[in-house]
Amino acid sequence: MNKIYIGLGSNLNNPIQQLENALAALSALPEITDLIYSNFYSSKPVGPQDQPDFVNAVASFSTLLDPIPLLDALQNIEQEHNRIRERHWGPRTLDLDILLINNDTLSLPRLTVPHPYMLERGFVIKPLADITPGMLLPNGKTVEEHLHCINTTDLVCL
Ligand code: A4P
Ligand code: MG
Repeated sequence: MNKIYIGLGSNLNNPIQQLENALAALSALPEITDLIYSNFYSSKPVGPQDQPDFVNAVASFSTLLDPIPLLDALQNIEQEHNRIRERHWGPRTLDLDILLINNDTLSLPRLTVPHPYMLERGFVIKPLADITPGMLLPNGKTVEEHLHCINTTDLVCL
């Protein structure tokens, strides 16, 4: 069984509803069990600023799916939600990023794990601390310890 952490993000077309729909779609997948998720947080966009605020959350679940079939399943959910992605780091209806798979390191053409930017992003670490504050991160700190080292001032818990 693989233990998975994913980040969910949206900044178009009712972002809270987008995240709720994505979580419902995940929990409906027979290959996924033990789904839990964080509070939802809004924050200013990282990257281009001329786009709406994001809503983000983190979820964890268990699955027997291997990494690429898992990525396919997540990308299917993104497509089902009529994902619009106009530019890199630009606005989108739904973004599902794989953050961690067990303690594995993967460097495949379609998949890099741990997610390369997860440690520097408050909108990932803050919700991660809701569901697993004591988990060790790739940098050897717990999520809670690392939370004190990054900027989370613009995050609003919804
Ligand atoms: N891919 C490689 N590794 C992974 C992974 N660990 N998880 C590949 C998921 N996909 C991974 O993704 C492009 C390709 O990356 C996929 O086809 C997959 O094979 P994408 O989501 O289509 O591309 P993107 O949107 O251009 O980039 P990415 O990496 O999703 O962007 P980010 O890093 O997620 O940044 N500000 C706030 N406040 N909140 C946000 O959520 N998000 C972004 C997007 C920018 N600013 C933000 C937020
Ligand atoms: Mg993505």
